Amino acid sequence: MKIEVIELRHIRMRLRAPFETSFGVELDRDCLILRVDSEGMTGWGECAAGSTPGYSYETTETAWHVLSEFFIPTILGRQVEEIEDYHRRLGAYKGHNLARAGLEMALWDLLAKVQGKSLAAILGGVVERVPVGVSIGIQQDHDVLVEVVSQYIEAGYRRVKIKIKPGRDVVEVESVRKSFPDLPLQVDANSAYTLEDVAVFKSLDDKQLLLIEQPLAEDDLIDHSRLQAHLQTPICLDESIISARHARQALEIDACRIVNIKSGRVGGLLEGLAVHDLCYEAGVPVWCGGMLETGIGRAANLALASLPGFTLPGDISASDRYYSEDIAEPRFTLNADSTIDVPTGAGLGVEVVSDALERVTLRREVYKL
Ligand code: NPQ
Ligand code: MG
Repeated sequence: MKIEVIELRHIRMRLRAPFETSFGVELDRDCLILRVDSEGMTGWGECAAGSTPGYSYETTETAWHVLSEFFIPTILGRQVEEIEDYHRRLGAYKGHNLARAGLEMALWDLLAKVQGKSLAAILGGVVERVPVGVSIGIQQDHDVLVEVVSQYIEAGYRRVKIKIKPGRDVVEVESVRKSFPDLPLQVDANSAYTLEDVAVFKSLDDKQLLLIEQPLAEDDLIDHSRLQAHLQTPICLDESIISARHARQALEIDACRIVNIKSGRVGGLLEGLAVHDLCYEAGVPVWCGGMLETGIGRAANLALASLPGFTLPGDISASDRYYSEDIAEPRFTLNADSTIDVPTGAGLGVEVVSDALERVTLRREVYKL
């Protein structure tokens, strides 16, 4: 497949409600959308970098820079027959996993469409629907939090994750636990703590949490291993796992007992598969993380989460959890058993709606030879 045209867009989608984490509050979701054209076929990708370096050091601006100056030129006008070709072309370029993964997603969509197969089928998916949960941001106070949790339970979500940060942790978990004694519940600190906060995690350790996600710094596997030694509750790493190698090393030193897989964070679906395979062999449960994706990235998450090692519910909510209007169709809805159907159409299995995409576009650039 000769890559003829690549289109890059910076889009901004209004969130239905502000989303607060330990790294800040987001009212809008900024991200990049990529379109790759080849021999009459089109592939779509989404780069999860946001407006600020809060979750990761990457932003829409850094991703735009490395994509337009370095990543896009390595494949434009050239043949790409398989995903490995793309990674070989990027050669020695370091880092910028979210940018790398966004372009890779468009190539997966394109190459899967050429084969007439769904992305799930190509990745090795084994189920038609995947269990999902909801991720709830930090709320005004614990009463509001309990109210918001009950609304999502009412909407059909059977697993809840709440965001925590120093000073907004133990009371929050206790309040939710008191109201919902049997709710599958987990917390995500987005790296807001240090080992000096071990007492906080000891207080959370008897709250029947499924897991504690990314309590400490992203570049600190060692202290996660130290913290895990104090706890019964499994630590799950998100930000720290940027490759299959990091996953292997984290497991070797017992820095975590569960892994959150986000294709963006590990530089693409190919590396996400490698993390999955490694954990599957080791008997370590994985689940699919979320980055407030549009319908494009959400479709890719559902395909990935259909692999056999994804035994915990993913942060893959229905489209209406985050957005009133999406840029792709069909919208994803929650089934009564807290699952979402894995798309079956060729490629990602979604159609981008041009008017909707145009309405949210802030900047657009077309690259061709
Ligand atoms: C997490 N996601 O698991 C992430 C964090 C996150 C669903 O909890 C803009 C860019 C907004 C990146 C919000 C969920 C974001 C973002 C949250 C990442 O840690
Ligand atoms: Mg997380």
